[in-house]
Amino acid sequence: MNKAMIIKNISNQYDVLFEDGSIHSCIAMGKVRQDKKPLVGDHVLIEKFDSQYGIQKILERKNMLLRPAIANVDQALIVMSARCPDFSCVLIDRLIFLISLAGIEPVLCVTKMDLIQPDDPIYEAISDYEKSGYRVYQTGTDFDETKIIECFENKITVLTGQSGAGKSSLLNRINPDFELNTQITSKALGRGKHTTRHCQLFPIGNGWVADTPGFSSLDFSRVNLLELAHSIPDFQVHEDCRFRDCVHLDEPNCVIKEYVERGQISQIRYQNYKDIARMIKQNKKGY
Ligand SMILES: Nc1nc2c(ncn2[C@@H]2O[C@H](COP(=O)(O)OP(=O)(O)OP(=O)(O)O)[C@@H](O)[C@H]2O)c(=O)[nH]1
Ligand SMILES: [Mg+2]
Ligand SMILES: [Zn+2]
Repeated sequence: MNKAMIIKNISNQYDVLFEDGSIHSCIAMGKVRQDKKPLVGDHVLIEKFDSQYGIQKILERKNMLLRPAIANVDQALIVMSARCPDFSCVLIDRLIFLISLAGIEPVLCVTKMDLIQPDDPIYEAISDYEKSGYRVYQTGTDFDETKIIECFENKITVLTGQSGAGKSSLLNRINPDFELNTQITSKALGRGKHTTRHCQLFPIGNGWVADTPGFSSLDFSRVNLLELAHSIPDFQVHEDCRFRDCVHLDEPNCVIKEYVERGQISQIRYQNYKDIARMIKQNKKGY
């Protein structure tokens, strides 16, 4: 059997990269599909039957994201446009929460910065993220992409963000050979929103980057609040709350709340966390 990595998936059709660098098209065998669906990023074992390659086994996953569905990710680049669609800290923070919960490092990339004035409040929002310890890249038409290109080195990166944020355009600017469909090309083809329809890994230098379709909603219904509270990067401080199971809401002697009050943790992030925590609690009541 051959070891390989899945780099593209459309329904039950997979493109896999063999260790010798060759790329083959294959299908998932029935017993694999029954167990769990193979994802882009999965390391798999491949067997050849006649002229057809089949995925026989999915090797252990380091981590996986649900939206987009991808496995073994080193970092997730949250692609957020400054305009069209509107910049949203609520959406960025919700993505930060889900990505951190999956054990993946969130990185922020603000696109379409060519569309805003130098006094735009977005710059303040960006420095709030930087102050909180996040890496933030800014890009736009005719911007220098050197730093973004460097961030892909030796890593598997997934681009995530709402439809129209400019994920595919960014990759096309970095490497025009990708020739990814974007909303400009799809307008010409008469298609509506959601230009990218599947998840695919592309080689960039010594790394791989996944272009993925945008989404319209995020699902927190199955999130465990305590796990979330303890995976948010902003809340990783060197002191402990009075209670080990503190979710930093109404508990007494909560270190996180003290940090927020002193301005050492972003109040925006804490507020967005409180809103999500309420949503999670309300959902739980429903069970
Ligand atoms: N001005 C400006 N426009 C941009 C920039 N990046 C992307 N756009 C435009 O934004 C629109 C959406 O870009 P796409 O790259 O298709 O967005 P996407 O995130 O891949 O969208 P989906 O595939 O549907 O999820 C296109 O019309 C792009 O031309 C930018 O940096 N500056
Ligand atoms: Mg796209
Ligand atoms: Zn606490």
